[in-house]
Amino acid sequence: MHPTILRRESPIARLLARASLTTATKRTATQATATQATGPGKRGQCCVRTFAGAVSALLMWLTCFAGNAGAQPAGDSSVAKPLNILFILCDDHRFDCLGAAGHPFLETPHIDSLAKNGAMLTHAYVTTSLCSPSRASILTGQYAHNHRVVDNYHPVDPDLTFFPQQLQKAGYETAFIGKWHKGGDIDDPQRGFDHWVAFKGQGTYWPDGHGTTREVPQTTYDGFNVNGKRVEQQGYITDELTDYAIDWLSSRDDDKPFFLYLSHKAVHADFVPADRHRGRYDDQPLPIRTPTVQEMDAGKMPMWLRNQRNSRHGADFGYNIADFSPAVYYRRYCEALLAVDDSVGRLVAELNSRGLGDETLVVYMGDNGFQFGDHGLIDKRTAYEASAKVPLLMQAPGKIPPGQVFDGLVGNIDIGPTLLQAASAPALPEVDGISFWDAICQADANALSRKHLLYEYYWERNYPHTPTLHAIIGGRWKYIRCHGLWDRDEFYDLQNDPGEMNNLIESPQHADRIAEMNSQLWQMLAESNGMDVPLLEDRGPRFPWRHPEHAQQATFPQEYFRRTEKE
Ligand SMILES: [Ca+2]
Repeated sequence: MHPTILRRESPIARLLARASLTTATKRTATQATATQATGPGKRGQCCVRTFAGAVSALLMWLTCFAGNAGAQPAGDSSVAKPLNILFILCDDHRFDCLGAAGHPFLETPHIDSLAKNGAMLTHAYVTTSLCSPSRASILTGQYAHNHRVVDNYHPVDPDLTFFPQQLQKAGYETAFIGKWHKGGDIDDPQRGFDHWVAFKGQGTYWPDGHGTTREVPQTTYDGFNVNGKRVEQQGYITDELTDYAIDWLSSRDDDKPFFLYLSHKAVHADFVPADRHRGRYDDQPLPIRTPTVQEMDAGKMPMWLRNQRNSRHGADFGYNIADFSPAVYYRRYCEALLAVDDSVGRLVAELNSRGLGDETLVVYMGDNGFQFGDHGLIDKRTAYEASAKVPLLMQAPGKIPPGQVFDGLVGNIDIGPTLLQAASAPALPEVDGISFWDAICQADANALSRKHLLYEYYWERNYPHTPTLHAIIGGRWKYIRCHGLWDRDEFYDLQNDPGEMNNLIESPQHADRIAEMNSQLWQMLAESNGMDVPLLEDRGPRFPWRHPEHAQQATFPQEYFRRTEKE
């Protein structure tokens, strides 16, 4: 739950209320009471919160196990019948835009049901908050500095292995449906997938483009590449991709386990809801407050951040629209998410109707977060929670204990290793991520040794307002180092400052901890072969624009001014 979201009631209470509407299974009053008493976990502690605590989790696990006589013990990868896997990736879905996360008005009952029937991972991050780099990390299990896709225009090195290739080796039938977006306009079939449906670049919400208010770079109207043949787009993208997914489930070879990767265009800007959802939230306020320039200065924000306010990715000049309204964009974003939730509902219902519900691991994830005025910004790329943290929910009856709130620290680089272990498939040959399959099946976040994640973002010439950043994220303390700038670094105490608005980088009280995290950063970079800055040739349009009447240029940090070196 992002601190700037205004809560109406506790997330778990809402989850329970919604889950009771969407399933015939009813929880007992005792369980609900225990849930509210348990409360959210403390940041930095690797512990598991369940609806009724650890004892109840064990009982639920035992119940599930007993009710699924053919299943092996949770976490045992030597299952006789491999799990099918449905992986649903949503674009730019920030972590708190879920009913299950306590959102004040957004309705996502079907995504929430994954939390009720499986696990909600409350500390899931991407290691680079940008579409193509994050998606390449998901596919390869590698940091961006290793797969080296550090913009939205370059493809992945053909020598790198995608985790679905390993699933094929294990006998899986695999399918990719949706947004590929690695290498600009590439939409032809890629390695690791037996069935293929994709569109070029960002595609379009509707084939006639209606509902959009501006031209987004890499928007395309070329329809789909279906196994090498061009097919026109007929309707609303989220619904149509779901149709393709269900068609494939209906026609595939039942003798093999399957892996289906559904990669939505939604909810990428420029957000266009399905016609049936347009206007649903017209009366809802933006639950995120944009800080003032004065507040940002008082919080000792770096110059680059202050200056980004008045840029394409700033709240003062969003997408270079003079009267840009984060509130209007946010409502359209939430309305566009409704069709994604419908998609999850249709797919889970399809699995259940085919008798596959108990044999399928369903994973729902965002490829990066999104800012709506947080830190005076819009869009993503930064290491702040709104940008780097993502929703991640996993359902696997008989494997993952239901109703689990898992607060172990996981990243996009862990998806491949985790799904490969779940499938008993061979591991990736070179990988930075780790599998959290055992930990989540055992409802034991302490089984994960990782306490911090490395975050990285590499400066794009197209969008020059966000610098190269390296950060240590995922714990109570966040350290962010900018590279190649005459500017402040950042250090935040997320326990006392969850909005990351009080930069403590110059605080003598934290000097030792900052030095320690700086050393840790260089150690993590060295150990993961990250000591080089990846460079890619210039591609795509540039957006250096500033509005002449909006927020003015930041001044240098006060602490940089002195009359002699040793003043
Ligand atoms: Ca994205």
